[in-house]
Order: sequence, then C-alpha cells, then structure tokens
Amino acid sequence: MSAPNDDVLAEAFTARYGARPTHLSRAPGRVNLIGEHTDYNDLPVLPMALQREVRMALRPREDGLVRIANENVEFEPVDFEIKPGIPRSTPGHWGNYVKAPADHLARRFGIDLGFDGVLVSDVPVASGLSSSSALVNTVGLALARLNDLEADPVALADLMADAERYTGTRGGGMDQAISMGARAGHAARIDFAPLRLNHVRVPDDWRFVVADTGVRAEKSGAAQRAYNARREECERALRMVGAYLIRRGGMPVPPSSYPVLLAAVGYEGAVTAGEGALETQLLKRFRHVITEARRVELAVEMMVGGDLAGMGELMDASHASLRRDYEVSSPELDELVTLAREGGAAGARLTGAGFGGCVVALASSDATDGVLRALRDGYWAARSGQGAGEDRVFVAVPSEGASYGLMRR
Ligand code: NG1
Repeated sequence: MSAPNDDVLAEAFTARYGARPTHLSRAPGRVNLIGEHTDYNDLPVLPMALQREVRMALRPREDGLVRIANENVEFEPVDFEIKPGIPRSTPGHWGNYVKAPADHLARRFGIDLGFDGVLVSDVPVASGLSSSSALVNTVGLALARLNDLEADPVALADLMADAERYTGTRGGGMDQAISMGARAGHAARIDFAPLRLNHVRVPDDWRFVVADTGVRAEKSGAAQRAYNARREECERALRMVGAYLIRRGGMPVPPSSYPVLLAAVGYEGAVTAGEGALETQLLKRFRHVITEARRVELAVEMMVGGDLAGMGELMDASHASLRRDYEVSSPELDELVTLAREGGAAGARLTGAGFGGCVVALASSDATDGVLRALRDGYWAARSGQGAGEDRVFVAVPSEGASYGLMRR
C-alpha cells in the first residue's frame, strides 16, 4: 500500500514503455472534517487533503492514445483513445476513473493529446478518503496541462467534479476541490455554485486521527444506489419545503437551491418549514442537511479560535445526525467513534459518504497516542488475524493539493 519513491516509479515506467517518463502528476486523497452530504446540496464542507496520494509518472504522446498501468497488480492496465463518448469499462472498474476526465475534457474542449503513464496510490480504496477523486484529478490535471488548457485549480476542480459523474455516482464537488486546491497545514471551507475555497489553518496542537472500519463502501454497488437515493430525497425535500413556504406566504417563488432557502428563512426557519412540509423520512434527511451546514459554519469559527472542545462537540453532533437522521452509519463506524471518544478524543464522526469506510477523530497532540491505541487495540487487535497497520489507523497530515511538473531526473 505504501507509495514507492519516484525512482522506482520511473524505473517501472521505463521497463514498460522503453523510454523515461518526463512528467509527474499527483493528487491527494482527503478526509472530510465536517459537512457530510452537504456538497451536492450546494452547502459548505470543511475537508483537508491527506499525505496519501496518487502519483503518476508519464510521458506525453503525439496522438490521442492514453495507456495507463497501475503499480498495484490488482488493477489491470487501461488503454483508450481520447474522444467524446469513450466506451465505459464495466461498472466499478478502475478504468472508468481514468476515462472520466478524458471523456469530459474531450467533450468540453476537444483535447486530443494522450500519454503513457504508470501510477501508484497509497490512498485506501473505497474507504471514504476519496481515492477515486485523487485518481480523476491526477489524470485530469495531466491531460489539462499537456493539452495546454488554461484552467486554474478551482476551474479544474469544477471540471473534474462534472467528469467524475461519468462513473455513475452523482457526487458533489468536495473531493475534487480539496484534492486540487488544498494548502499544506490547512483545511478548507468549500462553498459551491460557484465553487470557492477558503483556507483555514489547522491549529498546531490539533491532530485528526483516521481509522478504517475495513468495510468497503464501494461506490459502484449498493452504496452508490443508497448515495444517489439520498441525493434525490434532498431534491424532493427542497421542492416540498419550497411549495409549503409559498402556500404559507413565506416565499414569493420556490427556492432554486438550499443556499437560497437558507438566505430567505435562516436555519431555524428552514427546519420549522421542514417540520410542516415533510413526512418522517424526508424530514430526517432535510434536518441533517440543514443542521450540518450550520455545524460547518460553527466549525470554521472553532478552528479559527482554536476551540478543540467546541470542534469535538460539533463532530459528535454531526455523527449523531448522520446516524439517526441521514442513516448512513454502520455498527462498525459507531464502534470506532465510541472507541475514539473513550480513548480521549474531543469528538469523532464517520467521514465520507458512510455505509462503511473511515471515521475521523479530533485529539489534542497530548491525547493522540491514547486515541491511536484505543482504535488499534479496541477495534483491530480485537478482530482476530487482522493487524492494525499504518494503513488502518493513522494521523492525517493537512497536505498540499495536486501538482504537475517535470519528473526529477
Ligand atoms: P466519498 O464516498 O467519501 O468519496 C462522497 C462524495 C462527496 C460527498 C460525500 C458525502 C463522490 C466522488 N464523493 O464521498 O462528494 O458527497 O460522499 O459528504 O461522489
């Protein structure tokens, strides 16, 4: 799982293609600190990029062919021609994540230059740490640069969010945005429509511990259907709340988005309108989205003010809301959250879409070892035969976003 250094990557490239790679494209995974299932409702999120990333050595070609090999032999090499309408690999195949940016950039800008590449990733797959967007960004950034597209990181992130929908998940734009635009040492509050990043320094003595349940949340099967269903519920809830407010004279026209609704009636007004307009299940989904957006705003204040306990409480409240109202937690996620708190965390929550994957816990630097121990011993060592390596439980380092440049010789 750990990334080989670039010399190893360059050697693998040369052995495969008979020439040295000229460029390196890389993009990190991310951990979302708070603001879950808000991005596709155009409401804010607060993620940070991880020290784990996809790295790809490449050499531009003079034709439109893309050939990519993965150092992880579980993933067979992928070859395709860049054009609008690239035929998809089977659902869930990793090739769809490298075809996605090529297909989208060909449709939007008619790009026609491909490359040969070898890549490696140490972002755990299907764990809610966005290995998929790190892959999409790594390939998309390379294609954009070698085809001379003028696009800054925010514009590229927007393009990559659209591109990833090729894979069948109607995702929001958080993952592509933080992986493309993160700043080392910082988290970012991200707002959508239009996409904006505001970098927030992570206080020096805060540590975010990530722990994996080991339960994969594949975005190609049941988790994808559950995710897309949540998204539709949110759209329906917004329409119903809008209609209700109009009937009540609370708004002159239906709100076109969640931010428009909140600007008109505020957080409390929105929840009250939801209580009047929605049946139980939709109300639960709607209440999560509204209260989670509020928690993101407060979390930024806590981070700026260095209020560890306050941030921990918000993370706990986020998890409770995801479990009870949004119903995307699992017994394993709940167990890790409980263990983290018992081990001395200020707060903990599931991170990413849920249904499996990882939790994130906040600890002061002094309390970090206790939290790591509680998660490793209490969860991983307690499951016979499964060790708790660095891959499963680790301290996330707020890292730099994607980059593209010449390969070091
Ligand atoms: P994961 O499954 O953690 O990569 C997904 C979406 C995000 C966001 C979160 C939930 C994609 C690529 N990512 O993240 O946009 O909606 O769920 O907050 O679809």
